[in-house]
Amino acid sequence: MKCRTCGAKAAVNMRQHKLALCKEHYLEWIPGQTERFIKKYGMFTHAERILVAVSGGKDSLSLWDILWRLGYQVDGLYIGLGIDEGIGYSAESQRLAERFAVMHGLRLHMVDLGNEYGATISEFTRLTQRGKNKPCSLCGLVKRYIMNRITRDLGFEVLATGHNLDDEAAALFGNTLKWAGEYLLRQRPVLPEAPGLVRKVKPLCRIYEREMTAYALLRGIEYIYDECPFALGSTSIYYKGLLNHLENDRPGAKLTFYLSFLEARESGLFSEHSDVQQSLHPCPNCGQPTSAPGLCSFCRMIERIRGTNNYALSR
Ligand code: Q46
Ligand code: ZN
Ligand code: ZN
Repeated sequence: MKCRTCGAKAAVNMRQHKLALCKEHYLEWIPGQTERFIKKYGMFTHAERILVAVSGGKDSLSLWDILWRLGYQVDGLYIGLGIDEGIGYSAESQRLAERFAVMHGLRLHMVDLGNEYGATISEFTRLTQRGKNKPCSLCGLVKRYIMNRITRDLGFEVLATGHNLDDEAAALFGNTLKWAGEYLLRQRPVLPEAPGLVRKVKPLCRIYEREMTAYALLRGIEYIYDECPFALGSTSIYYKGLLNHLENDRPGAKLTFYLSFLEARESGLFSEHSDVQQSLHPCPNCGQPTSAPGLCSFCRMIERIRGTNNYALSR
């Protein structure tokens, strides 16, 4: 297989795009594609300051690398969730995020859940769920809350996350199985700012996971190979497996599924839901927007921790 651009030996073959490229041209192609999607969906401009949420994984570190190479003003945000299961997942992912920042001379902002809010994800799971359930819905809530809050507090215009096409297609598949209207409405490459909510963008949403892995490896980015220990057996991994079967038989199926959804949205398929965000009001405790009556879900969770975790209270 030969590189379409220069005829040298190809390093990556993308059946879905009928395109093979050598290392050099692949490392140019991915940032070029990302820039194209940033412009196409009006994500941000070079005049704006961007905060990238980094987990230490291949997608978020590669996104940070790509935006930096494209000349955007971009800092990183690492949230220390305190997941000590497995290989000491959080400690290792933090080490890799810090290493990337130092090597590139970039600024990484850190939030440590244990220090700032009195309990880590692991502690909270042990205290309240006795290890029975996965903490992912709680963890997702915590991450969304902190990302929005820090982006606003530090004065960034936009928050970028490393969701790739496989993440988006799996989420879309799950939401479609349930016809979850509100979630479908919110699933888009750009979620515009709203009162109390920052703009959120997913510049890698049209790039396959396999393409991101190839980018990180060819670029020599050191990232955490292990998934979070709680990700094992999750529905999203199951859906990704199903979609990979489909993709294997019909290259391009994942991309078509996602792009057809975006087109259907554009043509007004979900327009009757368009007033969802108007039901938000500020949380009386922290001021962040919430649709819950009374305190927001994050503040309610913190109250729960304080009620159950005497150790945390004494800190
Ligand atoms: S970090 Fe958190 Fe994920 Fe781990 S606990 Fe679940 S949600 S799996 S992306
Ligand atoms: Zn080439
Ligand atoms: Zn609150």
